Amino acid sequence: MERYEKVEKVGEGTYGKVYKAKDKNTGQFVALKKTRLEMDEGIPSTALREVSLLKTLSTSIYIVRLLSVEHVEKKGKLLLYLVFEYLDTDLKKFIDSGRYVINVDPLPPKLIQSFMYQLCKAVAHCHSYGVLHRDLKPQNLLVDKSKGLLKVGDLGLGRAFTVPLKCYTHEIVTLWYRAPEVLLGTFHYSTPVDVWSVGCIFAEMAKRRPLFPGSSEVQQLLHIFRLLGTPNENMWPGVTRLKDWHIYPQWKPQSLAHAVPTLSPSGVDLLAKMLQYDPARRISAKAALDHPYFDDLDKSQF
Ligand code: PVB
Repeated sequence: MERYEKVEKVGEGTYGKVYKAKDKNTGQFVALKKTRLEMDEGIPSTALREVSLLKTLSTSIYIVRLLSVEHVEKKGKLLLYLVFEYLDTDLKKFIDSGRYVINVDPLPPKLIQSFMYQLCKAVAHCHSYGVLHRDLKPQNLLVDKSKGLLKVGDLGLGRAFTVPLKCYTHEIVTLWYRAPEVLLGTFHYSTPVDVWSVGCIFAEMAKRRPLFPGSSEVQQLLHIFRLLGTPNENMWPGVTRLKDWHIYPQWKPQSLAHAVPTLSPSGVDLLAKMLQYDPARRISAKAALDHPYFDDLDKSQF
């Protein structure tokens, strides 16, 4: 770790502190993620497996590149440092920036389209390796402002270390991007959970505010139901047999175009397909790349 010179603390992620540092050998900036693992003896083999998977996946330009993994013993405690390429902001900060008291201006539509394409590429890449992200949100999407690049960070750690209810800093983990099947306690969930999150992020870029800002699991479901209608067996076969299903108020589906008025009709169509209740009918990340919404995107840049 002597190779790296800490510059400043970037912030606190779900799994630990992130520092901006300079690699003395190359002069490049890197991001050091210090992971405090809750355990007594060494690093669990599942975590190591996940880190090696991360190394494989981060060969994609849409995934933040993991440069190396260093374990350091400090005062008898084993610390894990993940060394990543450094990006200059996250999507949350990017969406919030240039917004004064109230600024409902969407991000430029071409930028939303480009970010969505890169995000779908990243998620499709993970899914093709059988990896779920499970915690996609603007805060763990990193942005290279000068190049207009968006990359997924924090990949797969959700599975290696299990998603905590709270970060180690006691900040509450956000529910805003959580798929309804997860909120309803489904036992087997899969890749559609990430596509739901992508849909929520899509709407948030256009609205510059979260689509479903729930403050508890029940409130989160009610936000979803109020916009998309209370699900039933026709919309989503099997929904009433899920573990946490209850009787809810009956809402009718509202217009998505009205909820996200700055999106183009093809954007609204793609969003609707990402926010399908039935996970089996939700569009896949790979299919989303072929949606007409991306027809007029200059893909040569990717
Ligand atoms: N932020 C890997 N990584 C990063 N993780 C976070 C990064 C980063 N780069 C590589 N970069 C920045 C730099 C500056 C700012 C922000 Cl938000 C992110 C700024 O202040 O505008 N993680 C942060 C959390 C620590 C808050 C964002 O998720 C380690 C993936």
